[in-house]
Amino acid sequence: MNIGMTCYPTYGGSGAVAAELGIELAKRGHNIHFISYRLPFRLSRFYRNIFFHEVETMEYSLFKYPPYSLSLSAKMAEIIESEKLDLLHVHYAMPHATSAYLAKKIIGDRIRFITTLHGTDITLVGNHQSFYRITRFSIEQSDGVTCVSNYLKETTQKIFKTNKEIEVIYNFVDTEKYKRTSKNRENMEFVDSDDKVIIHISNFRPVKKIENIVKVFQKVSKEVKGKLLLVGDGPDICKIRNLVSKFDLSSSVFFLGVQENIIPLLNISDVYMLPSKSEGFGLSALEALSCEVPVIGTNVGGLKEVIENGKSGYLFDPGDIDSMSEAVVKILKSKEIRSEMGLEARERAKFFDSKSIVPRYLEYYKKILNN
Ligand code: GMT
Repeated sequence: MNIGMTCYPTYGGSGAVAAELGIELAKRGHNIHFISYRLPFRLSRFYRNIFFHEVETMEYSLFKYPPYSLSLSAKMAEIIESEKLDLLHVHYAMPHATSAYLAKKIIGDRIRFITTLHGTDITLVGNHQSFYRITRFSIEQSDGVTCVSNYLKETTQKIFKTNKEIEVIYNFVDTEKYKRTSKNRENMEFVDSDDKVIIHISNFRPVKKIENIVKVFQKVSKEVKGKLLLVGDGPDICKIRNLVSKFDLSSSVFFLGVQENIIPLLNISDVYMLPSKSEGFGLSALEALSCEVPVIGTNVGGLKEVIENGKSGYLFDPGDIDSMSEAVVKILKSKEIRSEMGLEARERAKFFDSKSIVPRYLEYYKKILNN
């Protein structure tokens, strides 16, 4: 198949899913055409049948804001025709589903498009009153809609009061790539051999509640010698840096910025923390599980479908700093608990292996094309 794929190319779960899906589909012989304003992260090396079509926005003195969604529609329409696309698959509802709808109309309805919902496109952006109707419209006009957890399906149907059929296809991980290979810390000079390592990876949005990781670490570091690795960048970074300074933790908290390859970092980690207020799924937690890293998270949204509380990790109410700290200390202090939970984590990750999940997308594509 020739498949068009649109996502946000920036550091975020939906872009990661789109890129990994593109890689998996390309491996299976399909031609994947990414259409976005920048090459999505995780695609920086060359893949034979993955193509990138850049959306350029037009600057004009009348425009206060260059109309990206329209440029995207125009590019989608162009690529559907020039590359003879069989299908367009867009990730994150706004504005991608709306742009796809318009592209479809431009070329006289001769394409079908599938929208995958990821989380904040429903719970934050789509739910905002300024976007509510257009998000609902674009979801309903999609030829197919998938979402990444049962929680997100129910939430979408509830928020948008829609009976639109939504297929749940969980996010996936390549467990052959995401695995614990070497525990060698030699090239990570900032981590001592007797340090325990807590890690968090995200786009530093308020919904991630990273301040609570720092609060937990402050308590934990009174009992266990360790380091906190904060990977990624985003709007909350200044606030978090200030909190780390205020707590006098600068010598044990490292801001690693955006990292293309997180596997070596997960490989030296003992606990992954994701204390979010809401999560459509929690892809970064799944990638941690696959590298045998237990997760301390919150009992919200799709995370409850990923982590088995008490086995591959522990889930607590958002903001329950004391319980989270106790659980982290418990894992870090006991080699047995740490390794037992690591093995449980790996087992859990196998349930979401790309080998079983990616074919579900292909089946769904066929279903929508044959409708
Ligand atoms: O978490 C973010 O802010 C990024 C966001 C995105 O769309 O890029 O992530 C969402 O999609 C991921 C991939 O499906 C999910 O694993 C995340 O749970 C979801 N984030 C939220 O719902 C907060």
